Amino acid sequence: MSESHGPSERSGSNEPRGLTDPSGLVAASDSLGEMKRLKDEFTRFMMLYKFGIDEITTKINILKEEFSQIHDYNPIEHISSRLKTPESIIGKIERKQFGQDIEDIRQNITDIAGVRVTCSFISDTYKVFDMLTSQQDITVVRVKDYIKNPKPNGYQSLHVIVEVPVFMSDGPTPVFVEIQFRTIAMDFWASLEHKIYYKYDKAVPDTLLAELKNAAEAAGRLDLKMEHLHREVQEYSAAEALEARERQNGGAPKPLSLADRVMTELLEGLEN
Ligand code: 0O2
Repeated sequence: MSESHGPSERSGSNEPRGLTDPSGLVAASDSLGEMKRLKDEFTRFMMLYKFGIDEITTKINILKEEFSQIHDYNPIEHISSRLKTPESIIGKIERKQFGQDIEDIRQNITDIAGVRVTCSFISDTYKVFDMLTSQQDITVVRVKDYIKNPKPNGYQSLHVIVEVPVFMSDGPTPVFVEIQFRTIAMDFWASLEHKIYYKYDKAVPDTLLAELKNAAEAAGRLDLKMEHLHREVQEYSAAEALEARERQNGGAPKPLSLADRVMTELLEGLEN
């Protein structure tokens, strides 16, 4: 690390230190005060994201527990989270061209708080997405559906940026959290691809990239087959539940959910 400069040098003053501040203590305490203010501002900034993660994981854990206690099966396999490191935030500021004050960072780096939800089946990713994003205090900011439209390398996941209010002593502050929903197969592929990417220092040989793409397609087919089996197993109880719902609605057809719409399209694709 480079040596720190004297206080008058940093402020750009040409005045000899001895005339106004013989000991240099006033300037030193000013800069210490400034350092403390910056540290507090950054700590508070990062804390907000940590609490944003806590709020989202609590919501998902509540759904997970409800499903495991009350329903006949649980769509959520696993929940993980990560807070972006200061180094990674700085790296992103350097890569992207935007201002560097706290508000610029807040607006432009929307994945400082990240939560990943791993589900059993593709339809579950959309179901959990629907259940979470329909909660009153959650605002959906942006959705990227890499399940319906995989990335060119084969990557699949459903990404959403949400805004959630975090209540601290001075009131609520809206915080962005990125949530990634994926199946076990998608997660398996993504973690291997991530390891390979870093092992080769981001210069992965073309043959390996092609194999990875094949593996992603195989994982995609496996997910669709598992979904198909899962649907067959659930057929009888689903039909019964639908009948009961229709009776309750006086025969009016229930609008299709996002999960139903996407799954119908994907399964039709598998059959063709
Ligand atoms: P980490 O450490 O997982 O957080 P941006 O985030 O704005 O730079 P973009 O393209 O808008 O970029 O974000 P996008 O597409 O929503 O993807 C961001 C995150 O999705 C990544 O975060 C990864 O977690 C994951 N992801 C996206 N594409 C891939 C991929 O091809 N392979 C794998 N394994 N993961 C992917 P970070 O910040 O890169 O990493």
